[in-house]
Amino acid sequence: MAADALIVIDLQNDFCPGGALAVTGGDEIIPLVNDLIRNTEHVLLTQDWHPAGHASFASSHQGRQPFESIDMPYGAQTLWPDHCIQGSRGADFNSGLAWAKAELVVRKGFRSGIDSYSAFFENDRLTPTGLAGYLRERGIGQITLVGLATDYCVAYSALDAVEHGFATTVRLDGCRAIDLGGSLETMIGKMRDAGVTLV
Ligand code: VGL
Ligand code: ZN
Repeated sequence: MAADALIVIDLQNDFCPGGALAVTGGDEIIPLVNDLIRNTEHVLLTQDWHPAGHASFASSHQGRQPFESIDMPYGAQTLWPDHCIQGSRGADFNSGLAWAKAELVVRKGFRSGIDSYSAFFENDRLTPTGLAGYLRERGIGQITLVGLATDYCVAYSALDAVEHGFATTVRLDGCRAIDLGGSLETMIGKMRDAGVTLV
């Protein structure tokens, strides 16, 4: 029988209220996430982990503002406020998160020229993070995703997970969204169409 894993996406200070790219209510999910951590055999975490001057930061592009979109060699890229800089307090996991049980932390977005929403592939959709191989080698067949943000890192991770053949559930009550220009509705539709179980 394939094992279950819980993947907690980017539950970091910068995505919680008071952080550089705060997601509304981002900290409200912590009690539920901690319950799921307690009740799941294999727990993995992702950590958004950008070098200073990262290409996804508006501040790296003259005259650009956060939440504008630009064309990158790999396609459209939304620009963000500086966030989750390697080793900063903003990049730390929220102090309320019971992260100690985690077997693996997948860091992403650490190459300065490319962003990575998905836990499986960077935004060029070609560069793998190694997570799929890890899960397969560990005999994990079903994954549940929670964390931040529903319409970016959670959704892109869920879409890649089903594509890799993992039975994938997103606990929407364990996620909160950025919701930029209807992105939440768009990504919920994409997840549903792809066969992600939304609960
Ligand atoms: C995220 C925007 C930029 C996320 C990360 O975790 O959803 N969103 N970096
Ligand atoms: Zn980021």
